[in-house]
Amino acid sequence: MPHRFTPTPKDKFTFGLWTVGNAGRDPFGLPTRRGMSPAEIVDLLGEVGGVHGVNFHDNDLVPIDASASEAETIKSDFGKALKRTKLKVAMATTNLFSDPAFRDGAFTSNDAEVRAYALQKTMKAMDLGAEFGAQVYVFWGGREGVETDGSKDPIEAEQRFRRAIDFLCAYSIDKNYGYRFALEAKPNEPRGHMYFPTTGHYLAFIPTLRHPEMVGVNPEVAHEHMAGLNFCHGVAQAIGADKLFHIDLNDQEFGRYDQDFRFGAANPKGAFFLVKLLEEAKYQGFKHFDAHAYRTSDRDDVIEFARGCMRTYLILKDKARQWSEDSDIRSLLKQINRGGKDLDALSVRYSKAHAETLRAMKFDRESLASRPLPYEKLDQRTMEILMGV
Ligand code: GLT
Ligand code: MN
Ligand code: MN
Repeated sequence: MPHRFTPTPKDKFTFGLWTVGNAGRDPFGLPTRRGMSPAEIVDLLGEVGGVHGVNFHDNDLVPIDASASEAETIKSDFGKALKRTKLKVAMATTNLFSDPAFRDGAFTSNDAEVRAYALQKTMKAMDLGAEFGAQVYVFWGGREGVETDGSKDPIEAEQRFRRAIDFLCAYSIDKNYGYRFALEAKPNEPRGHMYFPTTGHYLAFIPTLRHPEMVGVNPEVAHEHMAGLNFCHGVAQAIGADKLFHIDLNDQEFGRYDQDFRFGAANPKGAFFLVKLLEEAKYQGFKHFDAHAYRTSDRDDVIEFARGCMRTYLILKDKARQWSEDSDIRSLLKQINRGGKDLDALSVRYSKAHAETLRAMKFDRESLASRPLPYEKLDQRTMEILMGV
């Protein structure tokens, strides 16, 4: 039996080619690591051990200017590496942000020809993902936004984005790909302002689509933190709406640039409540570590980075179990949650009689306000469990 903090493919942990393959380039500095071919990245993940699968953008796998024969060679090498390592392809997506053609957006571009090219590129990328068995298709609108609002009508931009997703849902149905689309929000970077800045914005957008049942969200820890939000709450809302189709796990300090740190590296307490939420909700989807190693890391340290992401998740999963079994926590929860079956029955559904009963009830405000809520004690015990005391 594997050690409880040793991942297995059943944990459904995945990494993007662009995550462990990240060469350490930043806006101010050149790469610090050698670029790897897709097959080399898959082999590295094989060496990491316990990884379920790998994800890619079309151009992580096949460069945008590759010839047909180059594409065939790359795909065949990649396929062989997948066989060797028994890794699956879980998710695919389109790079609609690197090429200068997309400097002012893809689906929301002001140029009809750019919008058409973006659709064509996505259809071909969907074909590529399907060829390798990807089940989830992610949309991250890296360039869908503005620096100056004079440049685009935001209502028209949303409409263009909606038309594109409607078109591509129909394409997936037509080709029988069975994709589940997952929309990924981010408030800014690389654009000054990006459309659909938070997961909540996407949750409101999805019901306006032609095929809302095919479309969910792909929340990313770092992106919601950039917006100053409580990630756990956004994810809970997605779970409640049955829309958590995929998740990007990493970490991020508030108020900073897009850091994409190792999962749990910046805010372990937030990570704990997230893992607790995912485990208690029995989330069955892929858990993708959309992060990269520090720019200072070499190949060995990149492997440590990948192992660290998964190990932290599994440690926090164990902490969540400890938390729920802890006798102090249990008695505190009992004290905090005051049930009242007949009271709940009154408010669960409206009826004239229920309304009358509620209107006639007498509430003792002083006694309501004086009941103990020992949240300090609860939080301290939580921290001690986390700190291993
Ligand atoms: C890019 C971005 C990620 C997205 C990827 C999908 S690309 O690295 O920062 O958060 O998930 O396009
Ligand atoms: Mn990110
Ligand atoms: Mn992401």
